[in-house]
Amino acid sequence: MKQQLNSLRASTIGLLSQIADIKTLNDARSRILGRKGDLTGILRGLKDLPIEERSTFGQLANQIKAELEVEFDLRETRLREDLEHSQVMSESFDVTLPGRRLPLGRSHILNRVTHELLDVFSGLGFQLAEGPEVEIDYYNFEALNMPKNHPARDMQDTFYFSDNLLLRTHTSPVQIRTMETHRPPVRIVCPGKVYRRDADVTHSPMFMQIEGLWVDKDVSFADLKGILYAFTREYFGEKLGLRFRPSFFPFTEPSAEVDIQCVICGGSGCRTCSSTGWLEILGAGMIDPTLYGFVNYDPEIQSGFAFGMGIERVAMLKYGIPDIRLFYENDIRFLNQF
Ligand code: 2NM
Repeated sequence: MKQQLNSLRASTIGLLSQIADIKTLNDARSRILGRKGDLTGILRGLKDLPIEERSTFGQLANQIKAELEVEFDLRETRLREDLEHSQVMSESFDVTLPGRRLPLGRSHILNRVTHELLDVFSGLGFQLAEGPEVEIDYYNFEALNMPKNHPARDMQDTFYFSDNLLLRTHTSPVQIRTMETHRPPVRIVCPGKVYRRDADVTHSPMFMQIEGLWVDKDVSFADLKGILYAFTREYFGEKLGLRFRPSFFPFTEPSAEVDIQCVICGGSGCRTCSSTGWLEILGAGMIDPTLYGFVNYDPEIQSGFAFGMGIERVAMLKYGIPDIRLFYENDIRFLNQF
């Protein structure tokens, strides 16, 4: 039986080198290795052997079978490659055709919206100011009227590198830094990524914000309202109303949360505004005079306002995006729509 197996192995290997097409190869495969094939035929002889020899030859047969299967596969791969090669070589092709273009990338929708907002605010006289995302405690909290252990810090827990070094929780530190180095009038907008210890359906640990600041002599709450109305008209394009609700921020007094009439239904009530007709869009207020002490402005002379809004929220309203998580999943089927 050993001889039978070895000669089947040798003849198969010899045969394989002569096979030149896949159909012949498949026929040979089933004739030799198939259920009613030559190998099975030889194995039928096992039952006539003494018991102690059966496993030896059984093992040998399995080993040869495995080896031959590999040889058949290799031959098949080789034949397919040859076929493909000859097909390519026999086709004529136009060497003057231009190359295939690589698809161009595009700006992320949040960066697009950021630039749209900057356009509107630059039209209202605001200049761009930027600053670091890794901040020190002083600029992120202390100079914004949030001393250590102040309860207002609880809502802005963040990621710390050390006691003093952290990821900024808002872009306000940029405004403090700008006031430190520039005398009034200061009229700036600060867009950028900010970070908080927050993660649920409506909160991401990283998100984007844009904040505005205007400090000069005689800047009043009326100016704040005027700027915000102008912004709303310009960006959302319609005569949408605004609503100012009293609120609290550590760095402004008085403070307000500002609602815009629903950009989807115009205020009549729909799913987006939970039938209220209003959407919360930003926070704002008059700069607390305490802050001027940190940047060497005279609180008797200067006054100003600041506001802040979430860029994701603005983008969702402007482009009808239903879920904040879409911005960060990097699914190009979503991103390519903008
Ligand atoms: C808001 C709401 C109210 C704000 C204040 C300042 C700074 F640095 F000038 F004091 N920047 N941004 C501010 C005020 C931000 O966001 C909801």
